[in-house]
This record gives sequence, structure tokens and C-alpha cells, in this order.
Amino acid sequence: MTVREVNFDGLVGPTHNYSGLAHGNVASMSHEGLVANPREAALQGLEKMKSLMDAGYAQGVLPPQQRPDLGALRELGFAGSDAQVLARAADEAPQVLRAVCSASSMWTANAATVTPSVDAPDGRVHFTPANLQSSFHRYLEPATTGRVLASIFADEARFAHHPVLPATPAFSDEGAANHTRLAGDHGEPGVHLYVYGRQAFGGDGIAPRRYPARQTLEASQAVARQHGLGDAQTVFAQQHPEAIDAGVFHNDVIAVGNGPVLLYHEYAFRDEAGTLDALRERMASPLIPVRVPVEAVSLDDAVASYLFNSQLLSNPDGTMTLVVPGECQEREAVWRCLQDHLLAGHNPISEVVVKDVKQSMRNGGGPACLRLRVALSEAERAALSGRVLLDDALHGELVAWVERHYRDRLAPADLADPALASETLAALDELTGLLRLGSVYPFQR
Ligand code: SUG
Repeated sequence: MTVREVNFDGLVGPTHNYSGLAHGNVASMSHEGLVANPREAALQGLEKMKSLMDAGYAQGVLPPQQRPDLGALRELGFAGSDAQVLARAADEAPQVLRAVCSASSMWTANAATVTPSVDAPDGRVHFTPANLQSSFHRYLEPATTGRVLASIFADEARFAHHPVLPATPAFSDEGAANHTRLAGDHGEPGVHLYVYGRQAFGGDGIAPRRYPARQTLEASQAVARQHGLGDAQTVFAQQHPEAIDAGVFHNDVIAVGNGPVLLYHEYAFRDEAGTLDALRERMASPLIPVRVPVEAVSLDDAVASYLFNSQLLSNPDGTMTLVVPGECQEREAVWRCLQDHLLAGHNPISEVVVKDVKQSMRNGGGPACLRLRVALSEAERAALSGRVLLDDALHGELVAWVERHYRDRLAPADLADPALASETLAALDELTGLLRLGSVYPFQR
């Protein structure tokens, strides 16, 4: 069975802006108020997708969400016409308006956790949308995420969709950004590494002090249970609290795995040796750990460059390509580590590709945040609904769609403009036709 990983990238939505909404995410906090360029952001994302597609990797696309989320504003008591709702929110609760305008669904690594069919007892691909309850702007995502995933992965004989975990701190779930599947090859049975920041019930209480831990052990365990994974297939490891306090708000900011390779920073796990041992005990193929010591790359350099928020991709000849953000070139220690330690070392990484996703990076989203990995067999790929696998024609249509609808300047103050809301709805209505997704947005229902 040929199983390939498909990277489903989130298309950046027309309301992309810098509102400083994410506490503990250093880039989001430090870029608050900057004027964003939504058009450039979407085109940067599409360029990344196209170049990876051209290089032979399977590439998919997921649509942005409906923003501003007028339904959320109405639930919060803002009443009247759409324009009145926006004007009242802008006047009485500007922070709430910023949150309901966030284009944060672009970071599809947080959309869901996915288990490939080869690992699931019922032979189906399993999905759980993440509740993203740690922040209000992201808590608004899972309902639409669930509808989008159900519309694309609609064949019930092949795909299983689970409910979002209870949206409460004990089950705080941020999806695939805290989940790594390790296996000799994508088609072989894998071991699932779930990384959590804190334990809600019991435990020894050791947790970050400065910034929130966004994933709990209990949430990760519940996802593994929903997907039918047993002890022999799962490892639960606590993230190093110091890393979270330095701005590592997801595991994918400090580690990335692919096939048998786990590329990670010395401060990724609270118990590094125990985590590697537990993986080795369970894996059928030898684990290939690639460790970056703190002397080579400090936590600050890791957070600023997003070295570990890279995509590690398998090539047909057994080598791997690391897709890093442009910011890695700007930090000397990081660039040196890439050349001297990673490329020159004994590991399958044979190529580094640099991508410019600066618009997303300023909100703390690198190449790996922008994609949800779904390993699919040929038959599963053929069973997808909608038009979401990228080819030249779809890429061209999406670029033209962005150029037709997106602004090239958006400051937080512009979010109150009622024209932005109507422009966005017109764009999204056209997009669901283009991607053949049906009525996934609240305004279409
Ligand atoms: O949840 N930023 C996102 C970035 C998510 C990155 N994803 C992964 N690491 N997988 C977050 O912190 C900032 C939005 C703003 O400030 O306007 C934001 O939500």
C-alpha cells in the first residue's frame, strides 16, 4: 500500500492582521498593532504550497474561516444589523472585535489531530478537531473546522470524525502541533508522541510559570482513546516548562519528526532520555534522534528563528528535505547549526529549503504551523471530496482569487470597517465554489 503524507495548508484569510492576541507567543505579542498585508500573506502561503507541489510533495489546501465572526458577536449581546453589531463591538469592546476578526485558522497544525488508517483498529483515518480553548479568538475555530474536515473527508467507510474535546482548561487541546507520528515509513505502523505542557488532574504540579501550557495530558490521552490507540502505540511526554516560558507555546516550535527521524532541541522534553527510551521500546524501526544542544542554538534563537517549526519531508530516495522559514538565515547560530550540524551530520536530512512566510511568522506561525499532515493511501486520496489537492490550475485560480479580493493593508483599526466584512463574505462564497466544498460557513447555512 503506497501511503503518502499530504500537507494541507491553511489558506490565509482576508482579515489577517496583527492584534497581539496570543499570550505566550512572543512574535504575536511583539508585533501587535503593525499594519498587515493580507494579500501578501496569502500569496506567500500559496507560493510555499506551489513550490512544494512542484518539488513532488503531495499538497492540499484548507479554506480560511468566516471572519469577522458576527455570530460570536451576537452571542455576546451585540445586536442590530451587521454594520451596527460591528460598530457597537468596535466602540464597546475593541479587543473582542479584534478576536472575532483573527485569521488564525491559517495555522492548520492546530486544526485537528489525525491518526492514519494503518494505526487505527478500524482501518479508517481518524480526526479530532482541537478545541483551542486557551484563547477566545481560536476557540471560535473548531465548529467550522469540523464541518470543513467532514466535507472533505466525507467517506464514512474510510474517515472517522470525533467530537471536539470539552472546551475547558482540563482538556485544553491544540491539535497536531503537539503530536508527532514516528514510523520507519509513512505506510508502516507508527508510534504516536503526544507532548503536553501540564497535567490537569494530579501530577507533581511542575508546569510553566510565566506563560500558559496550552495542552494537557488529559486532552492528549482522550484524543488517543478516541482514535483507538493503545499503550504500545503511544508515548505521552511533558514539554520542558522552561521552553514554554521562553515562548515555545506548542511542541512544534521546538521539535519536528518525520518517518523515523525526530529533530529536537535539548529543551524540548522535560525527560529527554525517558521520552526517547519510550519511543524506542515501541517503534518497529530504529528511531533516528537528531538533537540540537542548547550550546548550538539557545532557546531564544529557536523561538526567534522557528528552526524547529520546519517541515521535514520524505524524498523517494530515502533522504529528507527540511523546509525552514527565512528567519533562520538571519540568526548566525541557527544557520551554522543547519549547515554544520544538521546537513553535515549522520541523518537523512540532505537539503534545506528556505521559504518566506514572514506575514505569518510575525504572528508566530512558521512553515509547519501552516500545515496539517494527513498520511493517506492512494484509495483514501481518491476518496477525498471537494477540490482541495493542489495542481497548477487550482493554484492559478487561488492566486487570481486572492488578487481579486484581498487588501494589501490592514491595521487593527480597519477591522471595524463594515466593508471588510462584506468583502470577506463575497470572497469566501466564491471560494467554496472554487474548492467545491458545499456550504461550510455559517453565513451559507
Ligand atoms: O495560536 N498566533 C497563533 C500561532 C499558531 C502557531 N501554530 C503552531 N505553532 N502550530 C497562536 O498563538 C496570533 C494572532 C494575533 O495576535 O493576531 C495567533 O493566534
